[in-house]
Amino acid sequence: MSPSSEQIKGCLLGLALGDALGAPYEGGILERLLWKMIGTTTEGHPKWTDDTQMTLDLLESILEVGELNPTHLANKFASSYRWRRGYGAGTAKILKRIKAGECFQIAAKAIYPNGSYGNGAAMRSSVLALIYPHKKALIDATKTSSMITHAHPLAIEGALLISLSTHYLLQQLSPTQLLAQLNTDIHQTALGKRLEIITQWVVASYEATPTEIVHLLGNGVTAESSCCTALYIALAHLHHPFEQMLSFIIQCGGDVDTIAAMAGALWGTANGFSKLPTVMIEDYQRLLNVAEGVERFSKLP
Ligand code: AR6
Ligand code: MG
Repeated sequence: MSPSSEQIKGCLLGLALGDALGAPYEGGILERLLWKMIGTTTEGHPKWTDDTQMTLDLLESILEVGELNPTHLANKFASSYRWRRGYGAGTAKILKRIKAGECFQIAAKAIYPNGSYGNGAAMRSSVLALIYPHKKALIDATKTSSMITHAHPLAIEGALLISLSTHYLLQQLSPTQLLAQLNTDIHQTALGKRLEIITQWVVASYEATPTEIVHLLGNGVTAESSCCTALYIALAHLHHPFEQMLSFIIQCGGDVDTIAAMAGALWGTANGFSKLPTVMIEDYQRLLNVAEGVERFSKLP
């Protein structure tokens, strides 16, 4: 079954809102000061960062080509790159190499020989579940999209954790059902160990504190230290307002915008667009237009 308009807009706008509203709280004092200077549009709306940019690139590429073409997507990522969006250092270098003409297969392993294990592939993977309703096709698309900038197995599995979670939320699985499925999907031990912790908390209806979450799951820029954090926080806040989830993520600190983008996409998928806060952010209409394009695409025979 194709996802509803509420689910599609909820996922994409949830991601962008988490990103834009979380961005002012990311990093240390210098990064926050810089974002204070450059993080608002001329109309006074919060700007989003590389998380939303790469998600839009991914969806716009699929809508333009009619399928996921990794070379087209790699070139789109590269041409959209701007340092002001706050890309990860390794991803920035990879995208500059692709822009200079290097093929993405080589560029992806030029900085780290096994590829990046940052969370940059996971942060954009949620929306793939809107395009690919079948699990096998979703897994393939998630891997293809990840490999362009994040070839490391941990980054790919982090991306799968987020795209498959979105897939299960579209099917309206409960948190315990979702985690039972994910525990069979995830094979990287670093992520698997964290999934076990989340499962224990959710099954016992235990509400972990920000200190416990940061200590046991992490709040960093790697897939390992952020994907399970975002998933747990989203599941724990499914029946609470989006703003409450966001302030909890801010309390956890670290890579706030990306954890909020991943959790925001999951929360928005489960609760729908109408439940999101009505806050204007950069290019709001463009985000809605892309969501409508996804809706038309998902209804094609
Ligand atoms: N070996 C050593 N360090 C690594 C490796 C590796 N194989 N892979 C990643 N790192 P990157 P991202 C470290 O640059 O995932 C932005 O704000 C290294 O310190 O691929 O695209 C995004 O929005 C590297 O710089 O970035 C995300 O929030 C860092 O992990 C966040 O940054 C991130 O990997 C990560 O974005
Ligand atoms: Mg980020």
